[in-house]
Amino acid sequence: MIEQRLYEVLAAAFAAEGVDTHFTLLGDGNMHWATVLAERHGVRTIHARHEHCACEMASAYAHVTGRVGVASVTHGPGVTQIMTALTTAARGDIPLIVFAGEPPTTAAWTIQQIDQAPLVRACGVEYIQIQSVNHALDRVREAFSVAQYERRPVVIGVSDDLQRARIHNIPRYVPSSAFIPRNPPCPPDAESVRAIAEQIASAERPIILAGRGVMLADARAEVIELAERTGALLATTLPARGLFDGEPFSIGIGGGWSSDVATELFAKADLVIAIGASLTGFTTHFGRLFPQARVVQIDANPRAVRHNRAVAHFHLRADARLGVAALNKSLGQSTKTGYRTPETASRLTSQASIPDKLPDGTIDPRRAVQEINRIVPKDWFLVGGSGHCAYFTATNTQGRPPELYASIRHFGAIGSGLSHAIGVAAARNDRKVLLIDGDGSLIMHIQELETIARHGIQMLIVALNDGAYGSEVHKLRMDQVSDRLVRFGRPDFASIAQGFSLRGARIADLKEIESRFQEHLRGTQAEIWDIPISGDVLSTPFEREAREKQHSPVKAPV
Ligand SMILES: Cc1ncc(C[n+]2csc(CCOP(=O)(O)OP(=O)(O)O)c2C)c(N)n1
Ligand SMILES: [Mg+2]
Repeated sequence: MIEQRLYEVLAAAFAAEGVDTHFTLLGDGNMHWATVLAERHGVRTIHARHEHCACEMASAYAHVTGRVGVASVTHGPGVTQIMTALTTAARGDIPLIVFAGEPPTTAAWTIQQIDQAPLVRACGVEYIQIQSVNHALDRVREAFSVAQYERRPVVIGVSDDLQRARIHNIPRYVPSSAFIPRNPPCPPDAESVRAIAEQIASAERPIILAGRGVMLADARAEVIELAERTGALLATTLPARGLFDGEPFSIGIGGGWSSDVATELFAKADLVIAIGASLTGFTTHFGRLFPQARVVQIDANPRAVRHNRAVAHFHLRADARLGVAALNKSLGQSTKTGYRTPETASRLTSQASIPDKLPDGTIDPRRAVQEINRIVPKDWFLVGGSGHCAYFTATNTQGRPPELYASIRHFGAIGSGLSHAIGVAAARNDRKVLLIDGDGSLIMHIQELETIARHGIQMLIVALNDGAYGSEVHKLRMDQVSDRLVRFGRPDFASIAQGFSLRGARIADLKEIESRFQEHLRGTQAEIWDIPISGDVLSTPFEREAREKQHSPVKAPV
């Protein structure tokens, strides 16, 4: 029998799990394992320039492919670097496995020693430590089972010296797929269906709020039918946005990012039917969005409390498609006008037009995103960044199926757009990835442009460049505090891109976008478009907040 080191056996187990791509930054704790994974098992390896980014790439890869994302980091500082990405993945229910080294247990002292497990667990992530050769493969299988079945991230910790242990009788690895239960879609119970049908029958102004559960259960058609029968308006959570684009009586995103019209309609709703939506604080705008409505939740895994609030008055435990189909059936042939009145229709069609430029020559961010949305084809994947400008991206892009959007908002961290887009690009391999991010977020991990260049990854990056942490600017202004510390001047992203041997252009006129895009398509490299946007355009939620605080958005004290 051939002798192998444990790291070789562990790498073979990852390959047997079907891992085809791996995101990493190498050090003592993972370099042997990663090298075997790449060189012997042919697993594509994308080497990032920061561990946070490697993890974020793997998370995006998992989100897009629906499979487990795999990253690896070295021990100690490799692990402390990934706290933000791990927390984000945990809150986004991402099946992610991070192979992390642990410092050697036999050394008298090592500079990289830190107690990794509590750090990882504090992020809401499972830490599985491999402590012996005998159980090593069981623990790998357990990690893959937990990540896939429970949809959460797991870090595997294994010390350097144990990784080097010699093994003579190499056990056969049985992948986790042999053990994971297959759960068929959950059917509804008749009694709950009756109770909810009664609620629907008495509602005059119902709104359906659909989440990712509708996408995952492929329930769009059934949900639209329910809306038509009951006279309900159609809204989505942020992660499901786009689901009802083009449908009559679609009112867009439900939550703090709702339009003014949608906010008014929600305020008057007497019934909200949440389907495949966990009703987070963002979706309910912390209880303020539909204060008068009774709330029904249809979900395969209904929750009692979310973000410190009772989720619903009535629950239907069911797969979204089966649950809604049963409701449709119980409602018979009757249809109601409900909230679908001519008055609502006219409110939904009126749209204010926005000029391209402001008097100071900067571009209105809403128009910038609208123009990009018009030009970039609808089969491109759009990664929206974070910060204040993320609102403009989310609310001015339409026409894509919800699977082609990512918004990175689970932990409220900036700085992940670029690496997230790399993970998406690695998953899709089709050059059609568009990232729209703020200047502050983009520059936080700008080093990943080097990863993009080195791996020849194609994507189009748009910097909505207000030369500031706009979010902080507006909040400070609302509080009438100086914003001087958070205004930096606009970074020159065109030159930055060129410095990394990528393409870059400053776009000061939106008329250029069409020809620039054609040029981008002819090129073979990733490209940044630097768009100098105005720092004075407030997002609708900030406008509302400013009104509530009874301040007008005043000019900052200089
Ligand atoms: C990791 C992290 N650090 C700091 C913050 C606080 N923060 C929220 S938005 C923001 C500004 C982001 O700037 P930019 O990407 O340019 O977007 P803008 O708000 O200007 O549109 C900052 C610093 C955060 N959310 N996450
Ligand atoms: Mg900014």
